[in-house]
Amino acid sequence: MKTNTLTPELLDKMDAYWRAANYLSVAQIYLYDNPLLKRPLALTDIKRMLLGHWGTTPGQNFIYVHLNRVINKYDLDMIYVSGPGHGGPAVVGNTYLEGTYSEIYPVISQDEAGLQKLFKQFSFPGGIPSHASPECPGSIHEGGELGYSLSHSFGAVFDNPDLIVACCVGDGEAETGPLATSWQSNKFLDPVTDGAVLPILHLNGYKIANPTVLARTRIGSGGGCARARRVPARCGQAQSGAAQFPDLRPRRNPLQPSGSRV
Ligand SMILES: Cc1ncc(C[n+]2csc(CCOP(=O)(O)OP(=O)(O)O)c2C)c(N)n1
Ligand SMILES: [Mg+2]
Repeated sequence: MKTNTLTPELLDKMDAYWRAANYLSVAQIYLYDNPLLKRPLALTDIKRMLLGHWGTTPGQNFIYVHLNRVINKYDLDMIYVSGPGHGGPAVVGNTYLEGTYSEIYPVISQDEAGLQKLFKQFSFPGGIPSHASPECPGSIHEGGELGYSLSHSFGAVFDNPDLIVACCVGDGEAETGPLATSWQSNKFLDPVTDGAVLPILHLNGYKIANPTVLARTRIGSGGGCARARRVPARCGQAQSGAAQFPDLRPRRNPLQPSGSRV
């Protein structure tokens, strides 16, 4: 059977875009200066206090570039809602790459000086928050309090039949009551008068640095895992096979506990 795959040229472009978005994201978290790394990195180039974390960001940048591909290919009317807590660098980085950020905030220009300001302002006094926030061009969802991405997405498509909302849900965010409940929102959806929500569960295995319930539940070992497999299917998303969960069992520590006799 012949499968239609993306051309190597398109894949190269998408990979380059993804890597650029990742650079913009990680630089927002860490860099105070030296935005293009033109000189060797020094301690004074790094922010003295870091807030935010890398966790969800590369995954969201990956989703974003792939959504852009389908939007262009099928001329879709689609918006993206970013649920996981610290996804701010991803949405800010992508709107900067698209040019929208500089359009709204001309001081954040498309050059080295603009990049320095973009990086410095993130999670910095007088700057912007570490999560998706109202300052971000096109934002309808405030990501600081976890749990509302799906309900906001459904709210956006009600009486909006042409709209598709791609909603990235964090596996940590999925543990909140509001998010766990809002999987039910499709029951209110009328396919004739309303648009569609495409939930994307970002199973990166963590909430900040701790394992999530959905990630540590083993296939077939309990309701949580069965739920993880059922929920996307209920929301209209095809599930091609069994979900894969990372092995998060504690590893044996090869070091002796401190103070023990050897
Ligand atoms: C209601 C609420 N509880 C707790 C927090 C603190 N918090 C911020 S990010 C985060 C983890 C979110 O996990 P996930 O959505 O999986 O994002 P990831 O850590 O994978 O980036 C938590 C618990 C919060 N922002 N809101
Ligand atoms: Mg997570």
